Amino acid sequence: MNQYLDIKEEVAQALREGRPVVALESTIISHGMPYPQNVETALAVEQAVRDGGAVPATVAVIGGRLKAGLTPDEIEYFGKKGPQIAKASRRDLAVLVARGQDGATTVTTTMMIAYMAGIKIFATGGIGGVHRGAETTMDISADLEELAQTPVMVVCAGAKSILDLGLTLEYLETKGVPVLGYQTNELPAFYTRRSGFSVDYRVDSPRELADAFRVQQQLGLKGGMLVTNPIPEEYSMPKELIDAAIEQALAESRAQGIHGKETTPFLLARVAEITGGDSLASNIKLVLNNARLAAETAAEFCKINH
Ligand code: PSU
Ligand code: MN
Repeated sequence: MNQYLDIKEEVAQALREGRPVVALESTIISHGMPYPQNVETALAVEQAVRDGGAVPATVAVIGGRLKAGLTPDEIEYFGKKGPQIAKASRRDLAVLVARGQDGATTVTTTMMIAYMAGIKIFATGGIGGVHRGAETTMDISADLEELAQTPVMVVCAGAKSILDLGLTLEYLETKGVPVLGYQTNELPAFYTRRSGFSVDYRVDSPRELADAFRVQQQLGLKGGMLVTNPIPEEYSMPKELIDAAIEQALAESRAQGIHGKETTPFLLARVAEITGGDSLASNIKLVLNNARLAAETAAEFCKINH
């Protein structure tokens, strides 16, 4: 096992016994939501994973150790410290570990650490992607490269239109990452169920998701699989309202010269402020919804691999 990795005992035991485990990320806690909703959500998401029949493993870097599974106190610490904790993508991992520092893991580093720990399925809210204007800024999230090379299934609610959804899909196609729609043919757009873009395949049950992922592994294909799960209708936001908030946030980020790793957290926070917290409420609901689907899929995956 990796000498820098600590797997929480409950998680290690489940993995040994072939029981389902779902990885969760910590950038959503420290950089994706304000305190205290971030902590409440992270704990509720862990509970949703348990309700779905799996063991949650929230992933983070603490004092230079890669953690697969956090205690409630550690989750509280990540929530309280918020953006003071470094946002850790692939390029940050070695230096943070060498220095014995903390890091909030993005989709990228959560996939990496989940894979090291032997966890196959990971639930989150939204992934990073190709940013609008990337043809000049070259701002493309490392999440897309990680999906291309690390065999972990990521369950998300699609991508939000702070990104260029069309270019994000093109990039994933080039990299050979399957984009599956859960009970939909259309890529969900995070706060809304529809984007106007098609997914590669519609998949209708956790069993079908588990089967597709199992075969991908049996074929020896490297890389992950992206499952896009639409936000439940009752929590989705009016399209015009969210589009206007996103346009305003994008204009402000351009005017203020926000760039690099700050872009996504800046846009998320501004969208939440502009919508008066409505987008945060939707965000919380969709993460819970993804956690349940990931847990059910992890359970199916364990059944067919027994
Ligand atoms: N999208 C969200 N919420 C988030 C993120 C993205 O709706 O919290 C976070 C995830 O951790 C994701 C990261 O991996 O932002 C992408 O950051 P960047 O665009 O800098 O790669
Ligand atoms: Mn970026």
